[in-house]
Amino acid sequence: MSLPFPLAPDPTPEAAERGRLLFAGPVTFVKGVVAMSRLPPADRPEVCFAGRSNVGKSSLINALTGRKGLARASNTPGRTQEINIFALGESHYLADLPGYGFAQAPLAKVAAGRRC
Ligand SMILES: Nc1nc2c(ncn2[C@@H]2O[C@H](COP(=O)(O)OP(=O)(O)OP(=O)(O)O)[C@@H](O)[C@H]2O)c(=O)[nH]1
Ligand SMILES: [Mg+2]
Repeated sequence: MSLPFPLAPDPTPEAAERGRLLFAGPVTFVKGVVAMSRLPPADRPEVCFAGRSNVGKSSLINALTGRKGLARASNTPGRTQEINIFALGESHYLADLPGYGFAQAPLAKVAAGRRC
């Protein structure tokens, strides 16, 4: 079966190595925020993980960075309740977003997330 969109070309070996090094270096939790005004300054590229509740956004961040418990994952939908910011060295941010759809969480928390 052919795909309805073109696949990206394979990266050059140099680009693949730069990508590997990016995720192999230090990764730190910066903070969790519930208001846009609390986001860190937009001074570097940021990759944001968005999607429905419980699809595996936090697990994917852990898999990409090779850190088991960096982003908290759970089989309860609505586990991530803030915008959690992680720093890849000093060059990039990763943002783990609360999922949309059903959340098994207190209403006040859900409402705080909607205000972001
Ligand atoms: N089968 C399977 N399960 C996965 C995969 N990735 C994550 N899970 C499971 O899916 C559940 C939800 O994972 P999370 O990473 O917490 O999902 P999330 O999208 O961050 O969820 P919210 O923070 O609630 O929006 C957990 O029980 C994970 O173990 C995957 O690739 N395959
Ligand atoms: Mg999550």
